[in-house]
Amino acid sequence: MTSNASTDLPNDLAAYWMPFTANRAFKKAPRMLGRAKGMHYHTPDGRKVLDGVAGLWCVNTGHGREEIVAAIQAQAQEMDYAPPFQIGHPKAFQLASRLAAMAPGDLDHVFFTNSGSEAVDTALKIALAYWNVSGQGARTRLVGRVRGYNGVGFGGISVGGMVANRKYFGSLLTGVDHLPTTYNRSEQAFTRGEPAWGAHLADELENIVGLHDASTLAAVIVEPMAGSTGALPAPQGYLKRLREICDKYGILLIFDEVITGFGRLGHAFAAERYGVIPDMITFAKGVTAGAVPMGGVLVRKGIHDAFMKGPEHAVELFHGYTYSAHPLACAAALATLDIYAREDLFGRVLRLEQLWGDAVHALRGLPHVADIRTIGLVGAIDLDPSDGGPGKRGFDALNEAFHKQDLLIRTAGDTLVLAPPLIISESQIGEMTEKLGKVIRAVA
Ligand code: PXG
Repeated sequence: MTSNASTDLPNDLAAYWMPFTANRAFKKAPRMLGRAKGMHYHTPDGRKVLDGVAGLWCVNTGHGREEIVAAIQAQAQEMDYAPPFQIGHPKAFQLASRLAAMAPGDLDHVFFTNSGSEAVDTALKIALAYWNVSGQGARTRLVGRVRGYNGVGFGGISVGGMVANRKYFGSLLTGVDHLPTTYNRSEQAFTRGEPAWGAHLADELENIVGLHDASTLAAVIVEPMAGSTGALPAPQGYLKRLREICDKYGILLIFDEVITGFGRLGHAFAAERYGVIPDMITFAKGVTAGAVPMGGVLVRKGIHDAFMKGPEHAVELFHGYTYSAHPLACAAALATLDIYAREDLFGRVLRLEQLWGDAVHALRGLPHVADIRTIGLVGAIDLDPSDGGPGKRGFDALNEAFHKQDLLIRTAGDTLVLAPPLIISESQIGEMTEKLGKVIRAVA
């Protein structure tokens, strides 16, 4: 390929194979971003776009926060990179201590990754290795959930429950079962917060135990609120029930909090909202407010400690990444956590939750609105599919929002999702839902 001179705007869109994107449609009508500040993106052609989805559920502090920018700049000057295997740097330990202090119960240890997908695969591997070092190596089976999204690694898509993410990729992990989805429209339509119906769906774990025997089950992984599949909150009492059944049979419980961590549901971790302590929590996204890639797994003390035996010169867990606890990511995360604390952004979500729910549920009654769900600072609006087939109305809505309403939303099929930065003002909530109302009418 011949090279082009560098310019401000890309003049050839062909080379970049975009992730989870309709590439051909994009390249005919690109949706391009150039700058970002606070609640807004700015397009290269000068439009100001309201950010309805915190980038991709990650920029919880709002964009371009000076403290985070300064921390990254200073760290790049001071030390660009440090190897994480057998060697450390102070910010990695500081950050791990702070995260452990924020997490509930004895989730006291942190394993760093660079994404949510790596965090999920790490948690699953820790679960399997834990049973090995604990003398119960027959516990190899994993349990996920239908309509769960646990990233795109082979472990994550195996426990995940999104058909399209699985069906092209071979046989995946064997020995995986899935709990049923917690969503049932006829029982739950237009719910605010946690639906009253559905706690009994956790009992399906009893049937899986009955089928395979508890002695073969390693771990259950669920999102406290399924994010990617259209914001499906756990029903009231569901997570407690799951914890009880896991305790009864000694099965590890993993909460995938890649989306729900760092304030989205009004707490550092959703585990706190539900008063349930899982054995591991996966996180990513909001830990650095999206500024530098980072993820990780919070692990309970007992699980971590089970590995700390054998000769002291020996590696205890054969796992890790070149960029685990990257200095730039650690610096960005420490600055991000400072902002969350100083501005009480998690508490802000709880204070806004009622007003947010009112604003989003006011869209009920617009054409083709089949269901609306709100929780924390998340809103999802299911539209009926159009004659163009599943996902077409949603795709039209994405384009209408971006090009005509200067609003960035996320779509999952025909579901429109809002998850704005946690700094959103009350008037911006009104502005956002007004724009979304116009979008919904335009694609009717
Ligand atoms: N677990 C959960 C619960 C997630 O939501 C991942 C793992 C994977 O994280 P990485 O960093 O590997 O992407 C996610 C990611 C959407 C959307 O449209 C959601 C995610 C990613 C992209 C889009 O809702 N979540």
